[in-house]
Amino acid sequence: MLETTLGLEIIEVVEQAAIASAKWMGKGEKNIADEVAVEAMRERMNKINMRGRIVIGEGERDDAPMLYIGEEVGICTKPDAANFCNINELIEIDIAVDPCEGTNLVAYGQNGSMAVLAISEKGGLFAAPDFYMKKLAAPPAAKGHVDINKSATENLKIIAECMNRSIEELVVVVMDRSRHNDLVKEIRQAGARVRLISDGDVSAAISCAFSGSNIHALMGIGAAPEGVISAAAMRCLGGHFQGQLIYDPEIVQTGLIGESKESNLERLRSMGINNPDKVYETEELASGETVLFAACGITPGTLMEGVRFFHGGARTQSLVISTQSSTARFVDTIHMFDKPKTIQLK
Ligand code: VTB
Repeated sequence: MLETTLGLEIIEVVEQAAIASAKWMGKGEKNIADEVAVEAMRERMNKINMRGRIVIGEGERDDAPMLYIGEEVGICTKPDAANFCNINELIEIDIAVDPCEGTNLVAYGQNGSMAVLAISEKGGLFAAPDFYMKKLAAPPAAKGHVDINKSATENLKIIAECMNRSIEELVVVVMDRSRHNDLVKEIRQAGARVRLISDGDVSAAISCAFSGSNIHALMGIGAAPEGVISAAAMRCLGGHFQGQLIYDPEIVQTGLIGESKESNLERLRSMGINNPDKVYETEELASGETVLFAACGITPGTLMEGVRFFHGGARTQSLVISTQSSTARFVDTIHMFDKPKTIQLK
């Protein structure tokens, strides 16, 4: 039900966000590249016949004018919704969005940015705090065999075994941050090859589930909300994903993560997270019975093309997956901004 009603529309949601953001590609303006994506995503989302609530978005209501956590989206959340929606029949859904995942990548014209969202029934997505998360993603063959509590070396041995190849044949994506210096050393020592990325670990995590992507693991610390979105995709694809919240600013070294370890722990407790060191499994981060995930490339990436503009239009490539279908649907769309005209194939 969730899938049939929303499947096609959420493709348009990510497409519109990607097109808006791609107009700012290479302009060195990461905040604008993000803002326009947020606006476009919200506008399209509000045309969908649904009762949605943002659980992962642009931040708390006071800091984010749009797509803030708790914001209601969809036609059927309007005050007069009863006049045009069959409210009792529509299930309430939770939505995690990242309209411009990899704002720096867009601003500097680099590969790997995309517009993404995940949807589930109410309560089906972990409302992660705006903290960091230690992540481990691996291919479906290694699911449940690797473990974030094991060392990188041990996990690489396991992945190699599960994939019937040598460690030298594995590529691990790690975010290029000083906090990962030891991790990178260890991976190289174990024999695997490292792909350092400046941003965009959602794309890296999902790529592990696609054979042919030449990415076999994602290791290291990125943002927690992005971890939930990655987990949602991995739920649909059967890949391995585990996450553990990181609340100690000293471990992260870069970025904002509250004032101190103690104040962060206090914040977690106030959110009802009493075991801050818990390792979250994919099925806990994206626990819903039905989970849908959609992404559209903004700049070119491992899985999707970026937005390509031409006179009077643009072409996009998106990916839609869900727990209800065993398909990974890549959607290639030509958007005509002007009235219908010749559609160019190549
Ligand atoms: C992480 C990563 C994201 O930004 O949030 C990163 O998960 C920011 O990390 O994919 P730092 O604070 O260490 O710079 C992204 O790369 C892009 O949003």
